[in-house]
Amino acid sequence: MHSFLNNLGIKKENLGGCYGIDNWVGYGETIISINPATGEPIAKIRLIDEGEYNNITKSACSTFKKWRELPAPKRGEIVRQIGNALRKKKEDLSKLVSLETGKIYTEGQGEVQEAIDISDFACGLSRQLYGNTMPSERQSHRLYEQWHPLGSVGIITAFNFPVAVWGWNALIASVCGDTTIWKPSSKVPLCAIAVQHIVNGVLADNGWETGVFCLACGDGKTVGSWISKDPRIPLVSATGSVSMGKKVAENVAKRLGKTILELGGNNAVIVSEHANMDLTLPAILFGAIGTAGQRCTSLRRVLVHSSRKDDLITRLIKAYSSVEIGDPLDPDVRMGPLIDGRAVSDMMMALASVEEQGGAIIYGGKRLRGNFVEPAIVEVPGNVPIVSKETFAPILYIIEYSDFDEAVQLQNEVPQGLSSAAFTTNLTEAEYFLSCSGSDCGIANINVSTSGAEIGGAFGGEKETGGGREAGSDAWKAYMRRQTVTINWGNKMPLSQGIDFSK
Ligand code: UN1
Repeated sequence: MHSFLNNLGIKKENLGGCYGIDNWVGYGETIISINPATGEPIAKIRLIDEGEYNNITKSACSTFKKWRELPAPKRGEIVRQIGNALRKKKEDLSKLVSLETGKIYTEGQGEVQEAIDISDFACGLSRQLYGNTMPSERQSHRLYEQWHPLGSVGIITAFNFPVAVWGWNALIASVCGDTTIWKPSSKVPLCAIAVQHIVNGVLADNGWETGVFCLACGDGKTVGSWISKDPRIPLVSATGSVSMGKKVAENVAKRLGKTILELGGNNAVIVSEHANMDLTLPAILFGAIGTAGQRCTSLRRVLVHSSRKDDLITRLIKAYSSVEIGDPLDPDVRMGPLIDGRAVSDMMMALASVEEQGGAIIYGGKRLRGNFVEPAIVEVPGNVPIVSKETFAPILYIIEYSDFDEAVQLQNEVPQGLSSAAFTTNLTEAEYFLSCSGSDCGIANINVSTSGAEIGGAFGGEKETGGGREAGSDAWKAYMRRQTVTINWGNKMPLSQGIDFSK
């Protein structure tokens, strides 16, 4: 066992449920977390059963009644301490992220940094949960809105960002006065267990014994479905595939609950005839190969002006050939493995359909060994069916265009709407791309990659991406309930809209 696992409280066998500092449970099925780089087991996890799920949820709901009474800045102070605890464990936790997800160590560090940054953001936010005051149309009346805690929030996260996405949701929700129940991906439960240990330490220091931050490890068919059907949980925030999101949305809608959905992306970069190639190349490389193409913001499509295509392809092939693929913990490596064998076969299946859809693989695309693959560059004649589908792997589709309008249309005609970018030094193109007739995505960048969004902005997208927003800006509002208040401080009873009801 690596020493960093011991430092994080990970044992050979771990319980996968927790609803308070001494309340670890897990007497359901046992699963094994596998290192995607070697295929070797890391540790065992005992998932929770339905009875344990109920106890966790009961604890989260009853703790909510106390947690919401704690003044928001005091909740923020506890979240600030969580940020500091994450800082102390950053190196160990980043290594675990890298070991369990297969992302390279520097990206593991970036991921933990996102959780630290959001704790700082959430702490500041805890003093800024502002409501508006509006002028009342009636004399001696005050009209305003206030934001109250919502309840126990369900958080379903994907394998690719096992720490940061929890942070975006749980740390914001908790300063808002909510308690949380976290169902991490069954592919990376150890990251969640490690985070839970860190959080438990802080809760213990602050005298919070029960379910403020709860953990519920299990698969989508059990825990995911229990959470989404549970009327005790007013909000479910789910990150993952479109098909998972549709199931969650349907279950939550049946009970008229709320969702925050952050689902698939099919992100494009437009490389205009006015692009500065020195900026474009590294941005494309990071977007397409970072996290081995397994970010929802990963770059999937390059829409390139015909005058720049040959030059771009030559430069890209050169850059791709120098990418070191291998052990994600090796500092020279820039691309680790895919998460599992299924991800590899999804990639191979997508590539197999390229030719019959009129495309050509112009670089890479071979399985190397185990879960390691060569990243692929593929030229296609437009958004052919395989391009419209999000394959969670490092396949970069190159599509040629001849005028900027056409590029924007190509960018928008896929079902997903998460992230987008245009590389151009032309003001008219840039402003058009950002206008209401331009990109239809939740994220639109100029001369910046599609991936690597900062936590300060609201994160999420439109169409099949699900419409939810997480992390910064005013995304916090989704974790609270808005109450509109009218106070009559006068001694008359005027009705709104001037109605006279006295005769
Ligand atoms: C995700 O892939 O689910 O923008 C999140 C980025 C990261 C987060 C991605 N900050 O690439």
